[in-house]
Amino acid sequence: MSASASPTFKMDPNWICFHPNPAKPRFLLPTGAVDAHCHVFGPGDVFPYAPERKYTPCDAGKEQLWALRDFLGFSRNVIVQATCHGADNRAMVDALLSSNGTARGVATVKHSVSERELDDLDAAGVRGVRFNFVKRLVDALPMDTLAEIARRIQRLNWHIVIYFEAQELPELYDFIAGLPGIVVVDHMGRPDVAKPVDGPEFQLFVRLLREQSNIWSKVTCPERLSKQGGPGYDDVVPFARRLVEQFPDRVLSGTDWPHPNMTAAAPDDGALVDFIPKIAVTSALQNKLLIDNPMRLYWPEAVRP
Ligand code: 0GY
Repeated sequence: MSASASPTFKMDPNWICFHPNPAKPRFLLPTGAVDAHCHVFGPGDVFPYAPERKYTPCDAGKEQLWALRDFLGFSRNVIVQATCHGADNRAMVDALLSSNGTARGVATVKHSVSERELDDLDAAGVRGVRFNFVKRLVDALPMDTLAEIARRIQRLNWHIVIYFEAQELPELYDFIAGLPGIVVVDHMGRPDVAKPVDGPEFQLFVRLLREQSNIWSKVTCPERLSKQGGPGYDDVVPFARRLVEQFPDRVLSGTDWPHPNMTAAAPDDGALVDFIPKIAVTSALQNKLLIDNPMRLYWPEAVRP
């Protein structure tokens, strides 16, 4: 897999491209495993990056994503709209349409999105919208706009994916708890893993899931959260394992390829797959995390009798 900068978009000078040569995972993914959090970037000369973007990445298109899926042993992908494309979902939709039904998407939409546009996204395989509160990535939409979008997508049976950092949760708690339908939190709400897993910060997140049975969590991004770094990411294990064991039917796993905004080094995607059996320690938990849960959310037609 090779990385390239689009000729029309100059990637950020310190941008770290995805790993060109990941290791083959030692963990054999079960047949049908879903990579439930990944992105596509461009290519920028075909699908221009958004004028309001906060970063310009290297191109990382659908063919490279499919190659990684096959190399790692996944069967399906959930492509989450990346902030560098703003609310222009064309690169993600193009990937969905060329996936032979093996990819679903999570879109970013504006208040002005029409019912027709929502229907078209649905037909392409979009099954959710993403609300992003990470200030370095986006200027968040007003809460009442988000609440309105949340209400409008219910007719499509979509869910909400929400991205925030742990220090924002006290302020966002009531808003999140009041959202309708299924709400999936990115990257465990980004805990500070230097703090104790039983401490007040992570326990507030656990409480959110305990009190609200519609809230799920992605147990993703050890490469972002770890202070120790890879390939083991051992300091993240207790956090992810706690969620997998306490909420086995409401957790999702994913690579986060092509790993936007890494500051140290490109993570080895093989090592990220090898993180999975450390947080889901039985085959029953692995099957829920990798197959049953994402299939229920993204391909319910394939699991309904
Ligand atoms: C992630 C995390 C990040 C970026 C984005 O859409 C994005 O730009 O999601 C991040 O920088 O933390 O989920 O990929």
